[in-house]
Amino acid sequence: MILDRSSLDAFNERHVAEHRKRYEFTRSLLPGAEAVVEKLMAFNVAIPSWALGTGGTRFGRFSGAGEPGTLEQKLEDVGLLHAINASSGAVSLHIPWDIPKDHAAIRRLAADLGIGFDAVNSNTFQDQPGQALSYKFGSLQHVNRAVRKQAIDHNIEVVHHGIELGSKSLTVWLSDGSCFPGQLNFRKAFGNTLEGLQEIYAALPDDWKVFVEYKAFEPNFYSMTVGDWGQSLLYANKLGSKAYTLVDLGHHLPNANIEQIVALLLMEGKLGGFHFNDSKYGDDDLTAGSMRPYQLFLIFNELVEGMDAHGMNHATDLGWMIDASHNVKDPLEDLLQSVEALMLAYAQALCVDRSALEAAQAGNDTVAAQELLQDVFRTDLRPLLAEARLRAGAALHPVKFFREADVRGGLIRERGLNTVATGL
Ligand code: RM4
Ligand code: MN
Ligand code: MN
Repeated sequence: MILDRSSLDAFNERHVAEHRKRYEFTRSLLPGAEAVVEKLMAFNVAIPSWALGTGGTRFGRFSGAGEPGTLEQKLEDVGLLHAINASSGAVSLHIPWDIPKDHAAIRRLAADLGIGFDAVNSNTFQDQPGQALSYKFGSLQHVNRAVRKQAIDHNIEVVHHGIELGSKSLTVWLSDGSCFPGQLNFRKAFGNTLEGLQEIYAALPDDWKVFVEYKAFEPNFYSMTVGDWGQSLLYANKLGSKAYTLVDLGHHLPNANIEQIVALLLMEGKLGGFHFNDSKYGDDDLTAGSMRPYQLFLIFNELVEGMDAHGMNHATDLGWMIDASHNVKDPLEDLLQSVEALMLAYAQALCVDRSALEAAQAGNDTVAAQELLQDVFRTDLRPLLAEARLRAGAALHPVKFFREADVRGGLIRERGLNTVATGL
């Protein structure tokens, strides 16, 4: 389904007068507003192909309707999101959930929709039908070299798919670990995993990156072989300059100070990118910014500060991706909300008065530092986001437009009620 431009233009016409008032007011509060709008226009967040359908929990899955049943339809959904918000210009594929049969055709379709390919993801946390050896006791860490080899070959195959599509990075998330004390020799598990990652690394093109994603627990509950940012950083440092740590916001122990982790990884030049989502308890994969918007702002505050200190390009030098799952929401509405929350946190971080904050820190003025951050956080910057979208030809209010234009209804008419997307 391709978005009907005239309905989008008509929607914006209806809302533009109200928007102008709000934008002018916001601009009067913030001398840097224009620069923020330009930065927002350059900023994009990649959509995970596995989150375009309804997710589930181990207790059940309640199918939505009009879900994308093919890779082509998944790309169309991302194209729709990007047409609506002008900030979702890439997709992150998960192999083998999304194996492209005709790479050139998939590439052409993506180009027609104005989207590119962000990191490709491998999957050695599930057994696939017909697979020779099982990952029940791990993949790269496995005690049996043949299982490790199978996982290595899979990752290399994923890289090859990525090369064909124009992707530039591989994300490796391993579910490897152990469920009970004594099950695993930690040192050997680390060594095997490192060796496997080294073989995968050797197959990476020179202009590629590999992101080593960590996770504190689940599906293993006693130990995870890439369990935290320290372990991920160890692997990344040992692998070399193309290897980085990937931070998934849902992969920490409760109350972890993620913004500090981000600051230190940036300092080390080893932060590769993000899987954004929000959580209340664990890897809940909820809409970004839905539970702890202040934390999200604090993370972006460190990102802007640290990236600027390293002369990095905000839009292109890190992998900005979402990793989410939706049990009760329309997946596309959820993703529109997530992108909006990320853009807002980024805008807020851009508006922090850096020199005033530095002065407060230098003077040990805790109160002033808090006031500075919270003042920005409590200023409504949504008109800046709307302005960026308006200038890019996208919708002033994404979710409202999605509903008014009955995008889901159109997808259901095209695909039917019962299609099921591959993914989580
Ligand atoms: C994991 C992890 C990975 C993602 C899978 C589907 O918890 O977050 O990034 O590939 O879920
Ligand atoms: Mn993830
Ligand atoms: Mn996760």
